[in-house]
Amino acid sequence: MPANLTPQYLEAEKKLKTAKTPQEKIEVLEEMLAVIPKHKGTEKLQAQIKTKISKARDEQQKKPSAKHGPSSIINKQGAGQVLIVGPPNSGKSMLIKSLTGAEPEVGDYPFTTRIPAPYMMKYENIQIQLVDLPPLTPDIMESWQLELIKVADAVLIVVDVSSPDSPSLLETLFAKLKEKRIEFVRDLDILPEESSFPVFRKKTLLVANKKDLDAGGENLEALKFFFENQLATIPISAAQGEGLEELKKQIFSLLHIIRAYSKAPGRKPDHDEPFVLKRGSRVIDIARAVHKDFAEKLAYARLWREGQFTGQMVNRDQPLEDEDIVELHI
Ligand SMILES: Nc1nc2c(ncn2[C@@H]2O[C@H](COP(=O)(O)OP(=O)(O)OP(=O)(O)O)[C@@H](O)[C@H]2O)c(=O)[nH]1
Ligand SMILES: [Mg+2]
Repeated sequence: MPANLTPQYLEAEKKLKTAKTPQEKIEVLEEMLAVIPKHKGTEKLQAQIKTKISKARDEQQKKPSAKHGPSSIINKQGAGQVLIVGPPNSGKSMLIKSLTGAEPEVGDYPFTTRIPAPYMMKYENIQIQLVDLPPLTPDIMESWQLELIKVADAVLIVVDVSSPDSPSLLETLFAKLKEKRIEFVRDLDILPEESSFPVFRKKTLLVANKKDLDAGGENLEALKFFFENQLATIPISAAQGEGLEELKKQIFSLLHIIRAYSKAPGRKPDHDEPFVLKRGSRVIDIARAVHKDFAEKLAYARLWREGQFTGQMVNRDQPLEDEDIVELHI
């Protein structure tokens, strides 16, 4: 089948010849992948581009040069990777401290955090990775920061709600990021606007921190007003621990994952060992996660779900929901 490559794609491909560093290569390859026509005739080419991206990432990880800052890869751990992004001094590190109990450096001056660092947050019976980042400003946007944003599973944007300047600061930041082809959205199900150039769309929550300093709540209202079409806003105080339980729930929901439990006949499921699956997964997906033999030989399953299923037989295509218990039969 002919690939029918567009001029836009060929233009991007040309840039590959001049890309020198792994970082530049990754950026060009990602652009090629974004603009390549998506059909059967280009499947092989798409796979080749993906392989090249992962090779360039490996190369980059081996040689983090001073010029390009820290390695742009933080190995993912746990049920999902969430980046903590925002302007200087907004309370990103304090939020990590309050959510994880770890001790990242917190300071009452901007640019306290210098390098990205991962931390684990417990949410009920799973662990979610939070990555503390140096501040992102319209003027200081290093390519490794953008690279991290592109590969993360989700993003929290933390702003200081006590500052009346936060909405305009964010607006400038978002505009600048859009030039770099990154857009923060509340949900990927909402279709993007028609655009001549493709963008990376990231599931994002807007976290209005330091609400203890916004007594009348006027700044919060202004922030919501400006961004309500684009993002959901959650008011918190990282320092005083307010709003954090709700925030954790929203982070879990943002990741679009579910927990399901496998159990043997006559036994109880182990609630400490959930299988973490993408939202929209089916019985066959948990079977695959348990063992490939189960996936290959699955005859049927029994399903338990609060208020709906009490061990009824279901087939491999049965969609799963969070907290489902499944008994696999081969
Ligand atoms: N009143 C109040 N102060 C806070 C809150 N969260 C953080 N702070 C203070 O804000 C300042 C900045 O906090 P950090 O966590 O270091 O901010 P950051 O966003 O990580 O800053 P950079 O690493 O420089 O980007 C510190 O003095 C914190 O004590 C909050 O909820 N309320
Ligand atoms: Mg910090």
